[in-house]
Amino acid sequence: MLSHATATRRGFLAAAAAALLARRWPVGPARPTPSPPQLEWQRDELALFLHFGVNTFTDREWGDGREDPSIFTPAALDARQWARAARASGFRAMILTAKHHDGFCLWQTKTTDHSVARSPWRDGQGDVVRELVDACHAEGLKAGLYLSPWDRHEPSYGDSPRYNDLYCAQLTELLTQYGPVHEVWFDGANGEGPNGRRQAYDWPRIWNLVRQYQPNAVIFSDAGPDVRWIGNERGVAGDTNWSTVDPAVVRYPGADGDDVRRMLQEGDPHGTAWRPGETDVSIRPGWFYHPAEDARVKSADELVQLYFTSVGRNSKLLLNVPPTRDGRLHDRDVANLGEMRQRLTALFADDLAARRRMRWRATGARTATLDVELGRAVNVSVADLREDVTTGQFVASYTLAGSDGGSGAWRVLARGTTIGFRKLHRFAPTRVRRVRLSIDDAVDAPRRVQLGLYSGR
Ligand code: FUL
Repeated sequence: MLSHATATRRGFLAAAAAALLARRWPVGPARPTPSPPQLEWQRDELALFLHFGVNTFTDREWGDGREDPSIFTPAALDARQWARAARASGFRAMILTAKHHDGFCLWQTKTTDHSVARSPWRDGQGDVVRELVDACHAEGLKAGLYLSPWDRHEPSYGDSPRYNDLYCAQLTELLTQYGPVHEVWFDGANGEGPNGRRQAYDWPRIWNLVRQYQPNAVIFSDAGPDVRWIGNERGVAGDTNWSTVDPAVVRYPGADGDDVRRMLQEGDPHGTAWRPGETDVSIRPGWFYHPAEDARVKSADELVQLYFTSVGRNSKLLLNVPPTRDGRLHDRDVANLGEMRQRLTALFADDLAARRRMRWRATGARTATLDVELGRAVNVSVADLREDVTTGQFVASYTLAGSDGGSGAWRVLARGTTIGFRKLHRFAPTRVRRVRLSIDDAVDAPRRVQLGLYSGR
């Protein structure tokens, strides 16, 4: 139980903090909120990234565009196997590199002959994009596509208007011939073309095409507009992570600088655009499959950790699992994905706070507490916090404390800044009977936060 003196001091501190906040964050117009596609994108939590193409056969990460299409010979390509593994492990979408920086197109395009049409695979009739969308459909997954703007093969690259026309023609094929595409992924890499020239991409035109043909798709890039890159490829979102950003800071994909990096990682509490962060990372050291990395596949433990540092930090995890030269996901990768799913399922199977008495109370203009009476002493080591982001993101600082109901001492279990769609904490197992979540700071009157508590075993 909180002593009277502590409670009064707390009340005073909360009032003082609220007064300070009122100055820092004047109540303004309504906070930004997610569009229905952005909300659905985040609710999905997990998407599988598939880097596949000529690099798979040359054992490289970045092709130079001079690869002979005849090297593309997946002996047993089975997109259904990708989709089954994805679905069985709790993933809701798959995103394929339809074209990587080498310019080799995995679909039957009319824009270039540097494609699967010139490979012996399926007698030149094959179409990996088609097989991906069919497999997604069969397994109830969403399909997404990556189309590298940087193209090291295409001679028109660097002749900006001409290449923009070609790029838009490629994008149009992908957006109009394969049914619903739920995410379009624009990479920020912008290197030299085969002729040493730099390309000026026409981003407004490119994004408009997506809006025109796939209005329900989310557009990913460093600069959104719907979903932003999280700023690293290690699988770690900012511990502070606002889904709102100041769009003036990251103006185009590939922009760099300290401000840019901070905006990608943390967002901005004052931001005028809802642009949640997506965390992309590979299950292996490289993005493409390399036999030499078979022993370096991330373990189930590491994958669970990635879940905590991405999904558990108000982000979404886009986990890359690259198909092998056979065109299948490697058994080791599939096994580790399955084990990750088992662990997550076990971890979140029994919410000790479910159906327990909870009391949400506003304690100031921008502070509140949530008290949970567990009814019995239990060991907890994982907390799951959620804001109802349909009305925006509010919480800027919080403390989670627990008491075993005996001596009266409260122990801090976790502290944090932002919550957002979902915030996960792991801490040393602690015996508690009561738990209190204090919202110590928020950008406006905080909405009720949901709390789940788990033993962690
Ligand atoms: C980067 C690319 O250069 C890598 O090859 C990979 O596709 C990664 C997801 O994005 O910018």
